[in-house]
Amino acid sequence: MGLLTVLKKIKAKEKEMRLLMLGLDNAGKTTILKRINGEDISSISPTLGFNIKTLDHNGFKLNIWDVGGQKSIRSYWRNYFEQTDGLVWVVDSADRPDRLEDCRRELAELLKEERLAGASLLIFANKQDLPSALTRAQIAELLDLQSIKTHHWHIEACSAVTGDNLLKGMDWIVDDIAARIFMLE
Ligand code: G3D
Ligand code: MG
Repeated sequence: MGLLTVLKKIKAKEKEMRLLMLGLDNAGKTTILKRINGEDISSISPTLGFNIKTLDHNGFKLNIWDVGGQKSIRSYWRNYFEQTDGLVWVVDSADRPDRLEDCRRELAELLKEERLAGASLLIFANKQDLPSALTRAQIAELLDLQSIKTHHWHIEACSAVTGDNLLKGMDWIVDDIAARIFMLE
């Protein structure tokens, strides 16, 4: 039995998954994480380093890493890639066109990363409560999601403020990861 198989079996037994939340600064990553963890979202400061939260979801133990997305610190993202089962890419659906273009480019770069090759990809088109928010279809088009052939991906329109569709998105990524890594015997 290979080392990787052994490691996967240990993980499967513990039903543990490691998720990495990334996206541009101000997309709503920290707010989403607090919201799904049932915490107060009334005061959230920009994330300079990272937050890590462990929570239970459908019997799985999720270790979720929320890493700051400011341009000056994006080069540190790579320090968090190892052992990532799922990537949650958060988008501010009401962001400016030039920022959405940055967002598309940063995501495309990430998906070239060898250490993220096996990760399931959930895109949260966040801030749907804002009147100026683009729709799920518009975000999918701007990010050119159809061209992604290297990863299992799924896009969910959501709002961290209302909580809409956050659990639906988390269900998708947890199911996708479970099917991929835990079902092997
Ligand atoms: P980040 O962790 O991706 O950098 P934050 O983003 O979670 O810090 O959120 C950045 C700002 O966006 C915060 O506002 C937060 O309240 C707001 N925000 C996050 N999600 C939503 C959402 O779904 N809808 C709306 N309307 N706002 C959201 P402030 O004003 O504190 O900077
Ligand atoms: Mg943050």
